[in-house]
Amino acid sequence: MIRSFVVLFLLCNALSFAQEVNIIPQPIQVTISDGSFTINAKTSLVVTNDEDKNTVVFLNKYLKDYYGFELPIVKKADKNCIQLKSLKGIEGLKSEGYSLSSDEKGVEIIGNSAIGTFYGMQTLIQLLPTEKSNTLVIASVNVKDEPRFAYRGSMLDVGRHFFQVAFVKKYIDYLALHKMNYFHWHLTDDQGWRIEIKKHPKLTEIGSKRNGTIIGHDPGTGSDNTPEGGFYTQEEIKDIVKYASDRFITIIPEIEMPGHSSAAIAAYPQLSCFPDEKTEQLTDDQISDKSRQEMANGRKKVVQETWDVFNDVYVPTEYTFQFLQDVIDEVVTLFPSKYIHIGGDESPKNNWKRSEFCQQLIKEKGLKDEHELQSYFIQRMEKYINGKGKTIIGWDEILEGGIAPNAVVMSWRGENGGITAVRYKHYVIMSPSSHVYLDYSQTQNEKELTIGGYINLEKVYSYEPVPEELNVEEAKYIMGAQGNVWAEYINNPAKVEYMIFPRLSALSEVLWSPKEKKNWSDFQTKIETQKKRYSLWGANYFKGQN
Ligand code: TNX
Repeated sequence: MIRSFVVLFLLCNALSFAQEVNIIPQPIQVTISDGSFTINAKTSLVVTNDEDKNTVVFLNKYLKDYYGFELPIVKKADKNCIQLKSLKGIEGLKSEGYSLSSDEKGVEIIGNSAIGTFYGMQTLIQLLPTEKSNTLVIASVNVKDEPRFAYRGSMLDVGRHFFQVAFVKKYIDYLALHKMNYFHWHLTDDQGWRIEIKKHPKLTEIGSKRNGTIIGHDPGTGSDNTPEGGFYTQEEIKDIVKYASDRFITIIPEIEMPGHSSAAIAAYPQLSCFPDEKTEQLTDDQISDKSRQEMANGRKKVVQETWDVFNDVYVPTEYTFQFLQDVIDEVVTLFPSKYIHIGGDESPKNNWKRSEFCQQLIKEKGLKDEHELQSYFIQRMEKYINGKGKTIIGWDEILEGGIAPNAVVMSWRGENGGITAVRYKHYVIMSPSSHVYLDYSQTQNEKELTIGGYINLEKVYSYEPVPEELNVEEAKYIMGAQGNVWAEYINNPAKVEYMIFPRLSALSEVLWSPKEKKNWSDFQTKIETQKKRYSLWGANYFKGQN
């Protein structure tokens, strides 16, 4: 009597757990049946294809980290198992597609390729309980799924604040857990150069460090007088690239040009139009005591310590082009990505206007103005990068003065840049600051210091990457979208997590799920479960109302 009571109790418990099916991003098709499957330490992972090895490693690490046990890996199916199968060609699905079915007997994940299996495994993870346990009860489901967009990305700015290798890997894991496939790594900016370039060692010796950081928003309350710095060695970069690729994530490195280049100029002042002019700082009391002193003693260029758009940009001399080509030579050996991001945003033309050299060059090349000079700059670099078998991506300013012939445009100042680029038959990644800037505040009375703006969860969720203005043919040029994490006011991993969660989860559904499957009210229910997953991961997240 007592025994059957216990059995009944366990059964009810199992069934009530099994009801929880809250998958983000929403799959194309999910059917839930009665019953459940229980994963315990004896459940085996059946893998027949070597190409699924990384997927199994990921799953076992996840189980170990968050539930405290791993599963034995075997080659033959038995009772109580999770089977992974990569096949080529499940009818009606793209190569990233997968199916997942679970019932009392076990789980079967079939990928249309190893990528598909990996995403199927991510869905399995979403079926697991949100609390630590030795027995993991999952619902009986049938899922069929594939992504809507080919480009599902996020950018992390490590130029404004450096983030350690371990956190970069964690960030990559967060993307993988959301079935995202591009990590745009913003490696250089005015306030820090973060990638080791062997041919130009001062880039990291000088350019990766600054003597202080402005406190608060401009005009601020002075400098924190605390050194900030760090860079990734080429060995570390190779390791991170491999880490990402094991998760089917491509890393796109960004090397900013011609603007946002103060850190490189501090290292090699000849890259400036005016090597002998001092670095412009907003006001004297915003910079660190150390830099102020050094400049009083005759130092000309320093790595920037405030947040602004600066006039001191690369001068388009042969010296600069050779320098940038050297950088690219090393970058392309480190990153297998087809795409190299060359920045191109926010490059003021004031110094080019004042520079005799630039004015002479404009005349010589028959250019109309400084905007055309910027196009000349970008096009020349594009040609070089194309010669390495790579395609450039640039922020939408690269449209001004004539677009480089093969460039992909990343539209950030709204969607107009993207729309124009599509009309020129260029591929586009949407990243408008109106909807997917994850550095903006997520509530109107944000207590944390942020850059400003206001983009709440619903706003991100409501984002539609294909503008209405585009017809079906044109829409094909929209590769997808990405959320950007600019790090002026984000100086530690917990703050990054606070800024991306839960908004990254909303973005993942924008990018993955069919438009007609999106449902804000369902998402609001699902996100409550997802928040418990953040907690399980030990991740920080925004808990306020918005
Ligand atoms: C604009 S978006 C920038 C960044 C800033 C960001 C702050 C873009 C291409 N440039 O340099 O960090 O705004 O939100």
